[in-house]
Formats: sequence, structure tokens, C-alpha cells
Amino acid sequence: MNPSSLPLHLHVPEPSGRPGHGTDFSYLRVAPAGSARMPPIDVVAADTADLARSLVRVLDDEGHAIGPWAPKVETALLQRGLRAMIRTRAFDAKMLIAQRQKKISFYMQCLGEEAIAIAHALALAPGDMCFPTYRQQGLLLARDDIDMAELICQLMSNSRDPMKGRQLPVMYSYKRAGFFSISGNLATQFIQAVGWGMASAIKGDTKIASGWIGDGATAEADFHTALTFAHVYRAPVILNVVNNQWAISTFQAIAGGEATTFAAQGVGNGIVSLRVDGNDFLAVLAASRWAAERARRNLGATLIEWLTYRAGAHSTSDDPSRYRPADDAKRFPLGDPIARLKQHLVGIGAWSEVQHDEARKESEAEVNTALKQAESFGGALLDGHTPPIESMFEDVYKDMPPHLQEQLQQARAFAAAAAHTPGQGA
Ligand SMILES: Cc1ncc(C[n+]2csc(CCOP(=O)(O)OP(=O)(O)O)c2C)c(N)n1
Ligand SMILES: [Mg+2]
Repeated sequence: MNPSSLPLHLHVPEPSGRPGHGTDFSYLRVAPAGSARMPPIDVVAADTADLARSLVRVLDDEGHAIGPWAPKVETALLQRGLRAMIRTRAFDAKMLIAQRQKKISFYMQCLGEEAIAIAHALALAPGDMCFPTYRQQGLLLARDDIDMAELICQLMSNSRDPMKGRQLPVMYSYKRAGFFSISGNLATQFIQAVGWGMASAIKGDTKIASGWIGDGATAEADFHTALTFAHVYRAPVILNVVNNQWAISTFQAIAGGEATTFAAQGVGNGIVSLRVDGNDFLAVLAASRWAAERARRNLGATLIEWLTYRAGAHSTSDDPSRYRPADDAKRFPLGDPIARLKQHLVGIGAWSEVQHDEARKESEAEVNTALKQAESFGGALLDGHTPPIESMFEDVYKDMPPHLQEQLQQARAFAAAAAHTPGQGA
């Protein structure tokens, strides 16, 4: 039959592994450590096309830091980064248990992705603003000015919840830490980050923005709108695409990562782009510093695709054994970020098994203490705490406008009536 008269059909990408048969990870196109070149800081987008298809890596299989991207970094900073990753993992593990114990309603881990947010946080300057998703708790836990108990109060929606119960658990907001309120509407982070960066430039300020998105969310129109503005105005922004292979149960190829890379989509939009090993703490630090310097020197936006693997479930409401092989995380070719940085530091004589064990125990003790402290303030699931009705109306305007005052009166009257109706009261 003439091929042009065959019935049409569509291509629907499929992951190479499913429960019961292992993933063929050759689709990742992993390049050897040290093989990607470092371009000049004022490189133009088209000259990063090769880097957007390759992979910037520093740590080799033996834990040596090699190649042009190996950053000049003090050992103390790497030890701090390793401790922060251990701390983040301990926090996540305990919060997962707390959710199963019905102390919190919902949780999202960043298991396996800790290096990305933590090394990135160490590359930014005070006053820079991140627009994170729910999987960048490492941006907060990399710092020493965020009280862990306060984070748990947010998860518990208790009387000390800084969000006053208005946000889902994990949707933190810390202005003082450059951590913009998390929006549940995915991909809004990118347009907001580009807009914030543009505003910083319009004001003649020196602060830069860093926006975050997952592989799946790049399929949203906001991703493409953000890239256009970032390109045209050379906005001082870092555009982080965390490709952890999955968007809940949808494989990254469905969002457009099969025939091209997410980094290459940046190049196609006129933006300098890199594809980087996200489980390699040193590569994340080096690429983040490079992108931050470009933004600060008015050289424009940098898009970075961080290649990683979501080792845990999407959230506490998800069961990944239904759609992917159980041993995927262990077989992922880029390994585990904590094990890799540990191997490097042990290799240079700056870490030991004993120190590692101690750091783990200290972190677990810190989380346990923080959890107890947060529990002492109650919680939505622990004691039925609900924030006062006024909190629905406050904090939007400096002075509450008349129409909201009126609605507040109505809400108060409704609540009072409900409290007196049998079966409706609190
Ligand atoms: C605009 C929008 N669409 C859909 C959702 C529902 N949703 C929440 S998380 C998620 C998957 C996102 O996957 P990805 O962007 O890869 O990030 P990851 O969870 O892997 O970090 C979806 C579809 C949402 N929150 N917002
Ligand atoms: Mg994803």
C-alpha cells in the first residue's frame, strides 16, 4: 500500500520500565563526569546548544571532582551542604511517618533530589528571591535561620502556623529567607520569577530571582510565556527545571522530554541553557554560581535542567508501585546525592563514617524535638484547631475595605448561628 494512504496515528511516549520490568535508563543520555566544557560567562544561547543536550557533571564514579566545572569551594561549605542534605532527609522521613500517624494531613518529600535545592541555596546571595515548588524544602533547610518547629507548625495548621491555615501543608512562605509563598498552581513560579527579576532590574536593584518548575509543569503555557519574557528583556533570573522523570504517574516524555531535552527548549527560546547532573552536589553548586553571576552581570537568564530522580512517592496520596518498577531509584545511573558527596568528602579526608552517623543521629534528634515542640501547639488533626474566622479576611489589604468588612460580619453571624444549631456546632 502507498505509505501516504495508511491511516494516521499519534505517537504516545511510554516509559521504558513498568512494574515487573526494569527501566532501560539509556534514554537519559548520561555523559561522563568532566566531559562538558565550561563556556565563557557571556556566551550566547545558540552556543550552549551542545551543553543543553549533554550533561554537566563534576563527581566521577570514585567521587573525584574533575573537569572544567569543578568549583573552587571550601571544604567547610561542602560539609555544611552534606549536613543540610542529611537534615532534609531526616525531616522528610519523620514527616512521612507523622502523616501516616494522622498528625498532619499531607506531605511531600524531596527524597533523592536534596542536592539541587541545597547547593543552589548556597550559591545565592541574601535578598535574592526564589519562587519554589513544593519540592524545594532544601532551600529552607540549608539555612540556619529557619526554625524546624515552625515548619512543622505550618504542616499541622496549628495555632503557631505562620500561614494561619490558609495554605496546604508544605506550602511555606518565608520572605526573610527569599522563599516566595508556594503556589499550588504549577508553572506560575516561572512567570512570577521572571516578573520579579524584571522588577528588580527596573528598580536598578542588584537582587536576582530564581524560579522552579518540574518536568511535568513545563507543559503549561506559563513556562513558554516566562521564557519569552526572560529572553526578550534578558531578565536577571535563573530558570530551574527539575527533571525528576515523573509528574505524579506521568513519565517526563509526555511533557516533551523524549525527542529533545528541557534544556534544549531553553536554547530554542533564545536562553543560555545547561543540562546538569542534579545528584552531583558540586555540579549543582558550580552551575548555580555560574547562572547567578550571569544574572547579576546583566547577561540575562540561564535555564538549567537538573537531571534527577524522584526516589519517593509524588506525595502521601500517591502509590508509585502502580506505575513504575520498585527498584528504579536504586538503579538510577546518577546515584544518590548524599552518598556521592559523602564519598567525595571521605576521599579527601574531610568526612568519616563516624561523622556521617553522628550527623544522621543529630538530625533525627533535632526533628524529634521539633515535632514534639510543634505538637505542643496542637494541630488541625490533633485537636481540631481552626484559625479564627477573621483570618480569612485579614492580611490581604493594609486596611480592610468596606466590602470585606461586610463579608466578615456576615461570616461571623453565620458562624454564630451554626454554633447554636444542633449538630452544627464546633
Ligand atoms: C496548573 C496545575 N495543573 C495540575 C496540577 C496538579 N498537579 C500537582 S503536582 C503535579 C505533577 C507535577 O509534576 P512535575 O512538574 O514533574 O513536578 P514534581 O512533582 O515531579 O516535582 C500535578 C499534575 C497543579 N497543581 N497545577
Ligand atoms: Mg517531575
